[in-house]
Amino acid sequence: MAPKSIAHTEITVREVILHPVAMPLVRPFETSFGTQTLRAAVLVELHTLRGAVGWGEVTADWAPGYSYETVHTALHVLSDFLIPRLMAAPRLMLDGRWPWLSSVRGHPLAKHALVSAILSAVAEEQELPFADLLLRLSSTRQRRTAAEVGVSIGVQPTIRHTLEAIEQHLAEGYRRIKLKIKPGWDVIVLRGVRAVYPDITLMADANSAYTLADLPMLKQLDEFNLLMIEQPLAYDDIYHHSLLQKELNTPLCLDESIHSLGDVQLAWELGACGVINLKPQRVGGFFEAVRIHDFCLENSIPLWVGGMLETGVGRAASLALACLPGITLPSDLSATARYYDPDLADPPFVLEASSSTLSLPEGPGLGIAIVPERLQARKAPLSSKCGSNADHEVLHPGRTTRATRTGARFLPLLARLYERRPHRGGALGPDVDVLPATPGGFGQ
Ligand code: OSB
Ligand code: MG
Repeated sequence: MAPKSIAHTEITVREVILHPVAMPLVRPFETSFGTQTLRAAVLVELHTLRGAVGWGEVTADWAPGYSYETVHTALHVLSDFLIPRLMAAPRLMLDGRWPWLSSVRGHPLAKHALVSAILSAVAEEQELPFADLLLRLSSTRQRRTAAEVGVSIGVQPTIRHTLEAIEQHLAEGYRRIKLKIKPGWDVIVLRGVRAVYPDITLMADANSAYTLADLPMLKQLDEFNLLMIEQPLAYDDIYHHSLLQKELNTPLCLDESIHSLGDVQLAWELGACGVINLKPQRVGGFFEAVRIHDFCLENSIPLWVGGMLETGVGRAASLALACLPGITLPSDLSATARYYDPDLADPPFVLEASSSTLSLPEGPGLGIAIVPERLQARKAPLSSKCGSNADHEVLHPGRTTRATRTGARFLPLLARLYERRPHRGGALGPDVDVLPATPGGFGQ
């Protein structure tokens, strides 16, 4: 097989099915933008004409927080725009020049899930591990079979709780600890942790909780010998980070601010950071993620793969990315047991304690299998008020026969998805009855 000709590979999409799910986290996860206990996700199941099946995951949450996208905006944009436009011309070349994708601005988490479903179906068809498919999109040729990983610890109620969590994760074998910080929970927690663990590899993630007015406090963080400080300033800022970086010895890492290769280039040019957190979700899919990877490798920019509390579906894909050679720092992809019990997919990811690594599952595609009963048990019967603004070109056709055919084929799917239920008032989300009672499930 010619290893570098992947751009000419063709695939024809036959059907796309969306599965909104609600996943109880093993432990609540608190950041500077809120606490998550019941993680929303939309799984994208994609069938090809040749019978391969691919999966992707939208990691948007119930409410806008880390991202402006929510599970509802993702369902809306996928169902009403991205999928109908894809199904209007379902034969694709793997060059990534996909007008049905680029014609929609923004919504990177929704796009990422559909791109992942397509690419994992291609990997299945080509009988390639997903990581090898990524390698063929990249200018690099070698990859690892496992990725070094760390663990991200949410804001805890007390320093004692934080120390206990660190102790537990070190005992499990994690060698890089990330602590979430926020105003009032920064110097105090880092000082408490460093008093007990002066030498562990430690970093802090502020999720945009500060401004330049906090400079005196941010300067104090230099004393804690942190590997990096992640996203201290606004989610859409690069310039102020460049001013802050000049004042600090600790490298800054940009997460929320990076949506494209252009953002990476601007940040690097301005000296806004010393490290990049690469989330394939946040940059709208693996084509852009691989471009960023290749650029960072060529320019020796320290890089790691960020996590979004993914289920095994998203984790398998992100882990494949973390095995590329430009990923030079531990990634935020922890073992399955840290997030969900059980996960939607098997086998679970298990930490190799001697090396703080997760191994890529072997075999073609993502190397994991969805367990249908678990998917069924976690299904979130979301009602939606946003299904009406449909892409009329495709859904109410009459212009071209092709659109008529694909539109007709697609409508039953939409109907199934947007099964309307009366809106009960209040926010849709964890407080609405989204979870069917499951044994040992939510609320335990
Ligand atoms: O800022 O990196 C972040 C989780 C959800 C959204 C944003 C972030 C995170 C994490 C957890 O830090 C990473 C993980 O273990 O998945
Ligand atoms: Mg972050």
